[in-house]
Amino acid sequence: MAIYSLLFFYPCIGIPGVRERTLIAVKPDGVQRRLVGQIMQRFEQRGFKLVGMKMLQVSEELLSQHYQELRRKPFYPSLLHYMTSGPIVVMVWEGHNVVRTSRIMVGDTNPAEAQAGTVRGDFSIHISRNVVHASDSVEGAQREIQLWFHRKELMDWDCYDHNSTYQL
Ligand code: IDP
Ligand code: MG
Repeated sequence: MAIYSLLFFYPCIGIPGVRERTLIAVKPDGVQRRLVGQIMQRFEQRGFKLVGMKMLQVSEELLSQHYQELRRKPFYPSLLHYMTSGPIVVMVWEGHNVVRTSRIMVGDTNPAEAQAGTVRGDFSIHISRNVVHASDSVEGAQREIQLWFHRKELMDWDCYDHNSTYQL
């Protein structure tokens, strides 16, 4: 009984996956091409909740931590140049299965392989300019969110329409 009343007042507490969070970033090419609004709209209309957002010019230091597993790749220098070439809009989105669902929404790393209807499949044609970043695992998302955001920059808030997006 106590758990049910807790869920009534705090509907997201204790529901596996509902509080899952992921890091989504509109890369410099997406910002330059004024795609930020369209990309955000896809996450909003899908039913996810925005809990953090900022615009910044990323440092090489932050980027090398973000892409730590790619540092030895031959394309890393050009990736570094691309990602530091202009402002990025970085966001944290929350919701059921958001990591996996957002990877599907973003599409294949190589836009030439990305399905139509995905962000990369609709807005890009080449792997060197693929518009958007999305964390690839729950653990990766937690690491990236801590890297890009201070705790106080993330908002805990309740969507009034949560009953329309989740059956608890
Ligand atoms: P992801 O962004 O789909 O998770 P990752 O393999 O993690 O893909 O690569 C990170 C980013 O590095 C890609 O989004 C893309 O910008 C860049 N990248 C990956 N592979 C290549 C490549 O072969 N050439 C140029 N850039 C690449
Ligand atoms: Mg990746």
